[in-house]
Amino acid sequence: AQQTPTADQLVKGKNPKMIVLSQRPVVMETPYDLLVSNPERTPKEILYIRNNVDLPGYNTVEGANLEGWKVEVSGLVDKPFTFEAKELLSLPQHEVTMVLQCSGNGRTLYNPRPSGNPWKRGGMGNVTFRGVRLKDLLAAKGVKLGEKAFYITAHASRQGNAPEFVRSVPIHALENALLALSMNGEPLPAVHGGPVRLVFPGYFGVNNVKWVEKIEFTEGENTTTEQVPRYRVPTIPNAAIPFLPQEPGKTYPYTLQNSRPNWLVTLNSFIFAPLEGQTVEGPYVRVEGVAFNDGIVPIVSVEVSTNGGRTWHQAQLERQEKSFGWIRWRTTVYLRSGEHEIMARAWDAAGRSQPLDGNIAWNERGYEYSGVMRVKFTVA
Ligand code: MSS
Repeated sequence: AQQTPTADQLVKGKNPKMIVLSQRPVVMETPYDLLVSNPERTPKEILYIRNNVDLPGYNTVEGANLEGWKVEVSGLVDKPFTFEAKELLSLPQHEVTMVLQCSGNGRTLYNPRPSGNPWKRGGMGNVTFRGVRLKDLLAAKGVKLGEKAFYITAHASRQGNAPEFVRSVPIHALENALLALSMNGEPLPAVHGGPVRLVFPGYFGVNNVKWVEKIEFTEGENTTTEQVPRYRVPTIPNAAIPFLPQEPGKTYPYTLQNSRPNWLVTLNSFIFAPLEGQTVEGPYVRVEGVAFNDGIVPIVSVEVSTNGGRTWHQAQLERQEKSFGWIRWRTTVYLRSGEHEIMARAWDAAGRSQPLDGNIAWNERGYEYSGVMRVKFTVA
C-alpha cells in the first residue's frame, strides 16, 4: 500500500500536521488546535488550501514570479486593457484583513453527509491581503464601466493546460475588490494565488480567484461548472430568503434561477477555548472564540449557553465596528466539576443570527454551514 504524502511533501512550506483531504488537486485542512493557537491571524504555513484546479509548479508557500504576469480587463468597459502585474507596485497599496473560508467548511456537520471534501471546521483562516483596489486601477487607467456591467467575472490562468476556473460576483463587490500581491506582510504564496489574486472581502473562498488572468465585466453570471451547478444553495427566485430548506438527503436540480451562488459569508462563530474533550480547571472557566460575517454590518453580540440554550450570557467583544476579519470574543462562566457542553452564537446589526440546528440549511453539496457550535469538555 502507498502512503499518503504529508502536507509538506505536497506543498513546500506547509505544516506537516495539516490534514490532507485530496492530493490532486491539493486540498488540505487546518487541524483545529493549530487554527486556535493563532487566534489573531492565520500564518501561511497552516492556512487551509482548496484547489479545484492546481496550477502546475505553484505548490509552495513561497511567492511567485511577478515578472511577465499579465492580466486582461475586458467585457462591458469603454476601453478594454491589459496590464502588467508589476505595474500594480507603483499604484497606491491597500490592506484588508479578512476571513478566507471555503463555502464547504463544516460540511461534515451536516447529516446525512453531503458529497465533497470532508471539511470539519478548519477550512478557514483570518489573513491580511495587501495590493491594489480594482476600482483604483480602473480609475488610474481612466476606464468606465458599461451600464449593464452587473457582475465581475474573474478567470484563473490556464498555464500548463490547467482546466478553467471562473467565478462571477455582483458588481457591488467592486467596492472592496483587491488585486492582492501579498499576504500577512509577505509575497502572496504561490499556492494561495501568487503572484496576483483577485480577492473579494466578505465573500466565500471560492470567489477569490487565484492566479487571476482575466477580469471581465458582464451582464450575467458565467455558467461554467464552478458557478452552476456547483457552489450554490437552493433558494426561491427573487425572494429574500437566505436558503430554501431541503429534505436532508434529497437531490436538487440546480439552475441559475432556483439557487444562488455562495457569495456573502454567512454569519458564524467558533469556540476556540475550551476545546472538545479537554479537561479544564474550575469553577471559573474562560471561554473564547471568534465571530465573523460578510462585513456589511457589525457583529453586535456573541452569547454563550451552558444549559443547552435555555439561557444565554453575553460575551465581551474585542470590537464592534464592521469588519471583514474575524473579531475575538471572550467571557468567563462558573461551572461545577463534571461534564459540560457549551454553545456560542453570534448576532449582527442586521438582526441575523445562527440556527441552533445547523442541519436546517442541509443542502446536497454541504455548503454554508453556520449552525451553533457546541463543545463538550470536563471541569476538573
Ligand atoms: N482559484 C483558482 N484559480 N482555482 C481554484 O481551484 N478554488 C477556490 C478559491 N479560488 C480555486 C480558486 C476555492 S473553492 C477556495 S475555498 C479558495 O480558493 C481557497 O483558497 P486557498 O488560498 O485557501 O487555497 Mo471553497 O469555497
